[in-house]
Amino acid sequence: MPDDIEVPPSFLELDRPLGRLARDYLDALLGGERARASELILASVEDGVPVRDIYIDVFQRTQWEVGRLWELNRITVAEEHYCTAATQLVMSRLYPHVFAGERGRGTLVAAAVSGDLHELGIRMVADFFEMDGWDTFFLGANTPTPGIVELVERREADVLALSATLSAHVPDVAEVIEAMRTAGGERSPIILVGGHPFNAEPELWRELGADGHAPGADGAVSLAEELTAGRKAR
Ligand code: B12
Repeated sequence: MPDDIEVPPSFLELDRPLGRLARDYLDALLGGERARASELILASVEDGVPVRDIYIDVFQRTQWEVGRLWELNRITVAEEHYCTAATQLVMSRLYPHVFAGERGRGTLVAAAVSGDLHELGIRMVADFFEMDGWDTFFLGANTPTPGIVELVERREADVLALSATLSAHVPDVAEVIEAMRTAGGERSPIILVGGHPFNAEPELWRELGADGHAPGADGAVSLAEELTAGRKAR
């Protein structure tokens, strides 16, 4: 990179919440020590660090940092893949905690739209609902529109969470919303949208006809509960 181009600052600062853990976790991954990275997380959870904080302050931050390092050509795409796959593995090891609580607060279907290969953000959103007692159907990346609509109807989902990480996939989000409204009519679920394009343009969710947007997994559940309660009160 030429000297006159500003280097974006790191997403990992030691004075942030869990900043030391996030740094050590990413250093372990970039050193090829996946087992050590995993043990760091499991030990912290054993010590009482909430899983939600691990998700936001460690996994989300380190993934953003991986993106920055990749953009700066400091790590290769293969190293990015390794870190992403390892973080998915460690998330799975936390599932005994994710599925530990009471169920029945509502049903969520969560998917990244057709063409979008980024699955961690929407997986985190689904896991936050699960940790709050919702029954979740996480469909992963690149989910075709008809499949999303069919599952929402079959499971009588209360909330549909749609993710797009690139602006190029915003039209696919619009397509799902339209198909869902057409198929569901009055029974259409509350539709939440999220991901980078919606964080960059705060009014975009309205233009697409969604019911709401939250910038991260941490705000999504309370928003869904507010919107579903509002609908039941009508
Ligand atoms: C891992 C990764 C990939 C992996 C994904 C693998 C996988 N299994 O998920 C692969 C290699 C496939 C990939 C591909 C590409 N990627 Co990529 N990727 C990333 C990276 C490094 C991390 C993504 C991640 O895991 N983030 C962690 C999650 C937890 O954070 P999050 O996504 O922000 O999610 C939170 C919120 O956005 C929100 N949210 C998300 N969805 C929803 C939905 C709802 C309803 C709500 C309420 C909230 C919500 O809540 C989430 C949790 O708090 C990012 C860097 C970054 N800054 O994110 C680049 C990044 C997103 N990728 C980028 C690019 C350019 C690409 C490619 C075009 C590269 C290429 N030339 O091929 C392709 C596009 C592929 C495609 N068709 O989708 C750019 C996007 C730039 C932009 N803004 O347009 C980024 C920012 C990298 C960069 N610094 O340039 N990528």
